[in-house]
Amino acid sequence: TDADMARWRGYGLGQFIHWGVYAIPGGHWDGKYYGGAAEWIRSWEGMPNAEYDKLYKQFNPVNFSAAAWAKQAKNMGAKYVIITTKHHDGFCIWPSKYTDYNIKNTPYKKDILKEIVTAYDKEGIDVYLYFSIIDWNHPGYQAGTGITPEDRLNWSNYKPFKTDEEKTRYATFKEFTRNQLIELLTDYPTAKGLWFDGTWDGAWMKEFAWVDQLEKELRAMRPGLIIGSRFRADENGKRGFDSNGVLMGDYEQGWERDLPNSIEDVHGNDWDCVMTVPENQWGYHSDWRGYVKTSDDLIEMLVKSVSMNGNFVLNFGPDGKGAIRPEETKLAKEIGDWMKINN
Ligand code: FUL
Repeated sequence: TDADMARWRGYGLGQFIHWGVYAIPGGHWDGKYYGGAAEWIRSWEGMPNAEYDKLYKQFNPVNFSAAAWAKQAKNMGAKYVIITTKHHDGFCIWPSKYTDYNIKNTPYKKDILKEIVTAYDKEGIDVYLYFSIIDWNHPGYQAGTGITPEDRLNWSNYKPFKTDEEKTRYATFKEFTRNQLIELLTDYPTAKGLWFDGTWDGAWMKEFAWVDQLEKELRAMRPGLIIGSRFRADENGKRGFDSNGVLMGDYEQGWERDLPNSIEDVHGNDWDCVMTVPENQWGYHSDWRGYVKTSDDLIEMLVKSVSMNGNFVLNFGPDGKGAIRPEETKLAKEIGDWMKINN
């Protein structure tokens, strides 16, 4: 609704959190450094599925404090948080009824998502749920004949479905996705919106009528729900906009690690920019290489975003034990000091 979007427009600064079992290897496997994004390590050839499958059995974030995270976000001046409920690996930080690959079956056991939602609600910070359509764990994702669990790790392996068997397999995945989204909106009723990812998967892009219907269903369930444009594609497979160039979703999700050059580029749309501190790491990587942004860099991006009617969302990647790394804590503090004077 207009009131919800008016609230969204007033956020300015947000916090993104990428946290899952990939934080345990932290960009390293078998003694080797992995230079790609740490949250993608499952699709790295060097790490077999059988090994990745063991990680959640070790997930026990003894240093995790949702209250401390929320306090830090508040002091930084963040008005909303986007939290990865499920990234591409398929691991769920809430006790989903629809898969065993979830927090309940880790040594930690407790519902992390609930802890986070409660803590941020308490600080008055709006919660948005990141949800990946790509799911490397679900057998119905990548439903093509002959696709192995390893092939599932590569979204570009998609081939248009030819047989009914393939379509039926994919239908189980669609139903699973629908169930999980309904579950999230039901069990975390204060969450304000959904931030989608991984919709560039070939099969999903062809499901425009079904996705359209699902969007209607979610909106009917939760009036005022805010949905990012990445959820949908049009008939031609174009993500985020219909064939007339009209934005699908409440705001444009897609300025990823990038900013528009000028306000003309945003065509009057609402938009957000999500940004990493190092070059290409969202999840925890223990060895940042390359240029690491300073608080001056980030404040400049924040100011540019807000001046072009967008929100700026800074990413944090807590480690496998649940601590926010000192470099990120320092940046949050510096940005917060600036916000207190200039907000
Ligand atoms: C991308 C993902 O592949 C990254 O891992 C990250 O989650 C980023 C925000 O979106 O599409």
